[in-house]
Amino acid sequence: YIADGREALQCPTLIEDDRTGMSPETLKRAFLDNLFYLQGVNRTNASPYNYYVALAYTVRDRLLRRFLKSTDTYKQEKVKLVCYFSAEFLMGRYLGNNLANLGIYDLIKETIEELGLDFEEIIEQEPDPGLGNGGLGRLAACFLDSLASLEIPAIGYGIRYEFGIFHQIIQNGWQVEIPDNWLRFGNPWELPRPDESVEVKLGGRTEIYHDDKGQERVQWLPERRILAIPHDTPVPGYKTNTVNALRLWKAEASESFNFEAFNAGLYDQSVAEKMDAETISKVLYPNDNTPAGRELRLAQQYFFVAASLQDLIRIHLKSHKNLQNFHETAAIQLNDTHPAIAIAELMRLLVDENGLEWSKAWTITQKTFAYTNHTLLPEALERWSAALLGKLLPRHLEIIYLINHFFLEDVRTWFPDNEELLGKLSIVEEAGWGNKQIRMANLACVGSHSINGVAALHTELLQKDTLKEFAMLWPEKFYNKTNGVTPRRWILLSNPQLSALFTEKIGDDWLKDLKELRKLEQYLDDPEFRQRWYEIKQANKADLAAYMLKTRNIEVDVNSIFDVQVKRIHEYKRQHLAVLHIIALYNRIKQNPHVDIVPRTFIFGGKAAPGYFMAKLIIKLTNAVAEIVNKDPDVRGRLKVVFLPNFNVSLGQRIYPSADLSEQISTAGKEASGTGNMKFAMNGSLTIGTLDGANIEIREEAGAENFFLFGLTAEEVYAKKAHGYEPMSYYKNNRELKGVIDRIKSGYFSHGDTELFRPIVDSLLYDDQYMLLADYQSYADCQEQVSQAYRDRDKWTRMSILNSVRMAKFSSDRTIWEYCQEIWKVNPVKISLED
Ligand code: CGF
Repeated sequence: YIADGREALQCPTLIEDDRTGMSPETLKRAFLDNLFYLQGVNRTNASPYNYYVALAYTVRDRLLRRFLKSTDTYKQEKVKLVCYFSAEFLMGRYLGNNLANLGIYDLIKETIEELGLDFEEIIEQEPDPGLGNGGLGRLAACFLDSLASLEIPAIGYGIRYEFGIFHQIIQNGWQVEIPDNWLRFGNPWELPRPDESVEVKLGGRTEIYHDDKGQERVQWLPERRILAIPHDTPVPGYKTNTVNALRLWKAEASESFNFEAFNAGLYDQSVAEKMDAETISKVLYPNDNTPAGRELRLAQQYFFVAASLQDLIRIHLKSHKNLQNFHETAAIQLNDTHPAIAIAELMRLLVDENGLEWSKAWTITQKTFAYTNHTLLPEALERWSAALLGKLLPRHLEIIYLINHFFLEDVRTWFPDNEELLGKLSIVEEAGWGNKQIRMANLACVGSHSINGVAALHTELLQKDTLKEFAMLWPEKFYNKTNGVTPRRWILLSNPQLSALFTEKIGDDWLKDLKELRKLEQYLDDPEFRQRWYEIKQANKADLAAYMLKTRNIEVDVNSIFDVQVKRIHEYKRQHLAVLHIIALYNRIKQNPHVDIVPRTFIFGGKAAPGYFMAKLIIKLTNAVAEIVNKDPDVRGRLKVVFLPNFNVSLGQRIYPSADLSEQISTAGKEASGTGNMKFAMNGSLTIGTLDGANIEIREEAGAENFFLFGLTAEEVYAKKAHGYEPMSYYKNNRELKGVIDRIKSGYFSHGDTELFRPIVDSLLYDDQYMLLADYQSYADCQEQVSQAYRDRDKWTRMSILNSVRMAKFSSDRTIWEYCQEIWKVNPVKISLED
């Protein structure tokens, strides 16, 4: 005991099992053991990072029994497994979340503090694993949390990127990307399982041969073989015994180096293959809603689905004699089209490798897959050139052609002589000059039994427009599954003070059933409750203010409206509409420095795809405006503009609880759902928004009187476009708007450079695809209503309370339950920890 310092802690000698016990003594002892035996440091020389690792292992140990019990139970009971196939999982930090879900957060915090250590500092040591771009990847993470919390047997399959989404810094107002080497110091949460590695083939050609029964068959003669090594991260449910797996694949060469080349002295060549193979899981493509049609990206997509399907087949064959009922043991959800090549791969595995007849294999495949669409933006719908796909996956291209052939044959019998319809439905698009494109959304629709959008309007527009022909063909395949977010991370962890207030008033059932929060409406007229609500918001704002001072050296007024827009930077999301409004307020002050303005702090955050010029210029403009506005003495601190760099899950946890106003201002019909909008509202922010994505449903739930609505509807946007939209007329006829644009044009925000922001100005005046100018006045008027409402603190607090307590619909538990009942047809399975 002397060596590891337990004696100093006076731990009793007879205590529970170090690996599972939850008493403070056991936890302390395990923590110190993990410091000493796993890392070779002690209290005198341990760094905060060492403490984090020690705590992470202490927590992981407490998950493992539940993890293995869950896996064993699934195997024994031959359950149907929900398999979430996603190229992105934006999990956020694990430590706090796992502590909360195990129900030992406060206990551990106290225990750590008793040791004289700073718990917050330890939590901050964990790198935020950025294996996703934005909403789509974060949705996958919320879904895993809900699946485990609802005790649904499930597994998440994806890629263990060595470099996640880049780290964003701001230099001279511009975004600069820094590689995110998140695995540099290892990852205590994951369990590598090299014994369950599988091989993934790439390239080469196909060949016809005859099997022993003389039947003609096709085999794939690949050019390369790559190893896929699974790394499992346990995903615990909230206060359940269920712990599911997130299984991420790492790519490695089958041989560590080429011995022949090595012996011949060709050292570079001897490791070239290894480096080539590892490239596949090296880096996440930093594109969200923007295309990334590169060969490596397709290789990544195929790599993880091929490995995952082999894994599922292995699991299935452990308890079934053949694959005839594969769809009864696996419900695979395709998170967008990124994993859609899985449809062709499953066909290949069933037909080529397991000898099933095509039509039988096709029935199994369709019953296995379900597809979620996440975007209406035409440029974001994935297509692969047939040439590229055929080079990398020659057999899959043949299979896709066959699927298409049989599908179009059916369509021809249902709708004879309708070539136009055929052209729209076809998986293969003739792009001219013999250039064929494979439309992955069409493949996903044809190969799945369910197709869903992620908010009511989005699903409606999918059916009316983007996937119209499929909706006409198979209306019964279409579902709406409005997105949701997990209240564990987005309320409990992010906003501990608000959570404590909820629990004090109504108990903690709300964490399992968010509808419980409705009970808090009874306190609406209680001035003491409202006062506490207000104080919690102010305290959260003060925390964020301190963070902004520390990281950006900008001092802000906590009594100003915290007006926040954090999300990916994209023209359709219209961060620049908010910037136009800031300039308008600034101009008003410049015209009359005594104008009565409700003070505001405008907070922005978000990453731009590195190749997306306009998005990067919008960041530059925001920072340029901040530079002028923040230091102009006429403004007298009434307006502050802050761009917070490197928006990620952890920063989100800090920001959402501190916002007064949530900006959800995309052009109607463009944002599929949005999920940040839900996180803000749950934490008591009021929304200023368009009738887009899930905003519509948030407004329905919160009540129209508690929502600041502005702008054109999706229908009006289409109609305006159809009648020839002329942004210039808005500029000419609106003095204030003209003043704003002229100020940018004049070089006022660019040290006299009239060229710098010209691309933004020109795009607004001559094209304005996203209709900022058409919506400008309505937005500015609505912002005026916001300011007036904020003057009445009591009224604002009431609206804030109602927004928060009426958000039950947007718990991902609700979303997942609907998927379970309607699409996957699965039910909860209880996990017992008894032996
Ligand atoms: O998926 C998005 C997000 N940007 O990742 N899409 N993609 N691709 C949509 O744009 C969001 O509206 C949506 O909330 C999210 C998750 O479905």
